[in-house]
Amino acid sequence: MAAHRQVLLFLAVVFAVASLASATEWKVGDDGGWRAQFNKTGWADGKTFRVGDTLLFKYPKDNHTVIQVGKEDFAACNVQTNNKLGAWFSGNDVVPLDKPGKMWFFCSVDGHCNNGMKLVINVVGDGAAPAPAPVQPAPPPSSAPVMGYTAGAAVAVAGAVVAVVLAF
Ligand SMILES: *[C@@H]1O[C@H](CO)[C@@H](O)[C@H](O)[C@H]1NC(C)=O
Ligand SMILES: *[C@@H]1O[C@H](CO)[C@@H](O)[C@H](O)[C@H]1NC(C)=O
Ligand SMILES: [Cu+2]
Repeated sequence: MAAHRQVLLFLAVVFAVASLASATEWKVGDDGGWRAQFNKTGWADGKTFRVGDTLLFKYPKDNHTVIQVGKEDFAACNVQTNNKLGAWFSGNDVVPLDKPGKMWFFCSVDGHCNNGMKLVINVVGDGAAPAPAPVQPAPPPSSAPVMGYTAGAAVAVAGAVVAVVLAF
């Protein structure tokens, strides 16, 4: 029985670590943060953003904003849009990437978007949902079953509960 418990506890820890490791917090602009003419940095190039990851926008509060919009408002720098998909103002903004597809952001301070303070990213899913992204090579058959962040976390919690219950 004791061995049984240890196995369950081990599995719970493995799943907890795996689900943590699968989520990345991307600091937008790295140490330079979210800043003027952001489009010139090429910061998003070559990065793979995944469902479950987050973006962290750091900037001096009141000097910039983070507004999520659709493709047309983004292209036109339509900062007066009534179709905001999200808006953040704290200077320390965490934006969850909760579904696959493109996400468009700009700064709504006068002139900033027109000067290039904008960011578009493509978020890829866990393989279940179709995403407009390059085809990834299939994982080798020997690897563990593909599991999304939420499923992994749920299994970790369930495993931990079972382990705790058996410990008493
Ligand atoms: C924020 O903007 C104000 C003027 O709008 C400027 O004086 C100040 O230096 C800026 N702060 C930072 C940290 O860039
Ligand atoms: C950044 O945005 C500005 C203003 O829209 C544009 O003139 C410039 O070509 C862009 N630069 C890059 C590298 O995309
Ligand atoms: Cu700005």
